[in-house]
Amino acid sequence: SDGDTQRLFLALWPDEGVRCAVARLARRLVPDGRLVPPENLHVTLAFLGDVPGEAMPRVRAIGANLVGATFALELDRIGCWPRPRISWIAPSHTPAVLGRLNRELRQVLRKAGFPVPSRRFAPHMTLARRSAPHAFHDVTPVVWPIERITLIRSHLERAGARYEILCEWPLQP
Ligand code: 2AM
Repeated sequence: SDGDTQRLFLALWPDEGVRCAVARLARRLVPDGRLVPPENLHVTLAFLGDVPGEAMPRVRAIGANLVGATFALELDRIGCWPRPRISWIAPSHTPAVLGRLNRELRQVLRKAGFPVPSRRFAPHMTLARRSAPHAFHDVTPVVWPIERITLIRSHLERAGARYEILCEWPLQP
């Protein structure tokens, strides 16, 4: 691929408090698999994949065209999906405002010429990969104030993925 191609995705990026609370729950309740390092924990909103340098202005414009309200996300359930083999923490109910934000984002991405997956949006934070199926747990909610959307560059390295924050777009209070 081109030297100036970047692997990108849009995410909700936790602050230190949310990150620590989630990492603690993961250590306690995810029985096996490869735990995601605490500094890598996030919720993906849209995966852009390999973006060529010439498309970067369109990526930057996503934020400028995005209108969405701040909200609180309550991560209150730990579970797993056998395919892909991951354990996650997620909200048991997707708040209406997050559903709206996702629809808005899909529209902005489509307008900017990025492919939008037809798959249903299932907000989740991956806690571990290659984990065997395990029981679901309802947990005391980790309450996460969402105030911005973050553009992340993923560097695939020998030791695993390293994420670099490229840009942050505020939501409207
Ligand atoms: P996951 O945690 O459910 O695997 C970086 O790879 C982030 O983008 C991950 O959070 C991953 O979600 C998400 N993602 C969504 N679609 C992807 C795809 N087609 N390939 C790789 N990652 C994807």
